[in-house]
Amino acid sequence: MHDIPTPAELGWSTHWHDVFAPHGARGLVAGRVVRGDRTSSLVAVAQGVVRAGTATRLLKAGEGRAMLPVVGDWVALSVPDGDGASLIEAVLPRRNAIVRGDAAGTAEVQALAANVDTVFVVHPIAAEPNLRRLERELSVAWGSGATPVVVLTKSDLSVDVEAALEAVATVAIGVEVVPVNGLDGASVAGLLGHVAAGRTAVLLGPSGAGKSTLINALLGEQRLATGGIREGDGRGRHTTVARELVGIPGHGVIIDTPGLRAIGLTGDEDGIALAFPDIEALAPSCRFRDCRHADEPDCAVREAVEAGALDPERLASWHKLQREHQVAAAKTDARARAEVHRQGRIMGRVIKDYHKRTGKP
Ligand SMILES: Nc1nc2c(ncn2[C@@H]2O[C@H](COP(=O)(O)OP(=O)(O)OP(=O)(O)O)[C@@H](O)[C@H]2O)c(=O)[nH]1
Ligand SMILES: [Mg+2]
Ligand SMILES: [Zn+2]
Repeated sequence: MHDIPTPAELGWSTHWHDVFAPHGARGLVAGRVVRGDRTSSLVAVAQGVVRAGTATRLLKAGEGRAMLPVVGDWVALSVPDGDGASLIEAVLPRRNAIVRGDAAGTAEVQALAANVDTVFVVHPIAAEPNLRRLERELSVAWGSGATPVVVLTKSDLSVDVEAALEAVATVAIGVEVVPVNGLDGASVAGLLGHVAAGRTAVLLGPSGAGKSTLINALLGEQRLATGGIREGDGRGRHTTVARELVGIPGHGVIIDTPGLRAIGLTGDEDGIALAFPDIEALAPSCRFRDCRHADEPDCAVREAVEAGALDPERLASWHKLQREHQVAAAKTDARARAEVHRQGRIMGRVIKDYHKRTGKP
């Protein structure tokens, strides 16, 4: 087993101390989820790491999986004296979370990681950079309230790092872009500035991009499994299967994630505006204040495309993400309305019941 990071190294602070206090008064124990799957979590507490289930009450209340404990969450645990299982009784209110919607457009949302300061969006530069995917990931990252940083791996395999940097710079506006050789500790050390002690970073990006390799280089040891690349299409083999939080000695913590095929937008937060500051900057010059940059007259954004100042694919990408965001927002609203309706029905039953019992009208 590895050294257990101390609560301070895990990011424990006066904020969490205060939020946890009422749970502590009930005899619960504070911890941070360092690994989780559907049935149980590994939680780091002051004495070590314990496996814990989730209290049934939380599972029931967790309607929509976004509320259930995920890696990065601070939680309140009941730890029995005897043999029984530890249980997560409460998830402390998150400062933020990386939430993904379903790209297929259902209202299902899933938190990938909680209480995150930095999102490393990791892509290989060996292949042509996938700018549309980057725009999507940057929108999700900004939407979480964390700060994105683009990490371009495999600089050692790339013949033209400058060209890749230039291409990525057109979509990563106002975002730091760092090329690295993930196999070389010295090359990745510069990333530690984004993972100061007490801070949390998460790695997002396609399978095979080199996310786990990067963490191993930062640790200076082969702790996480890394995988080969499929011949033919150059994709990864989905080597990492669970999200896992790793402490970097003397620094903060990094969450490794399995490469996702697609990351959908949710309706909750609008990170699109932050990911597309070029379009945002043009919008005030459109004739209509609520211009959708579609078929309105005097649209400054479409004029920029016609003048060659804005890539038409970038505008198309913006439209696609906007639509996805709006569909998800409408579904979230529908679910919220259904919930109010359900509570109304329950309340009605309770009142009727009360009247029956008391004999009052
Ligand atoms: N040459 C070179 N190879 C790298 C670099 N980064 C990663 N690799 C290799 O790329 C392969 C995939 O790396 P992983 O770290 O497993 O990729 P991952 O992003 O964690 O992939 P998943 O866990 O499947 O999501 C491994 O064979 C690594 O050795 C790099 O900067 N240079
Ligand atoms: Mg991995
Ligand atoms: Zn417009």
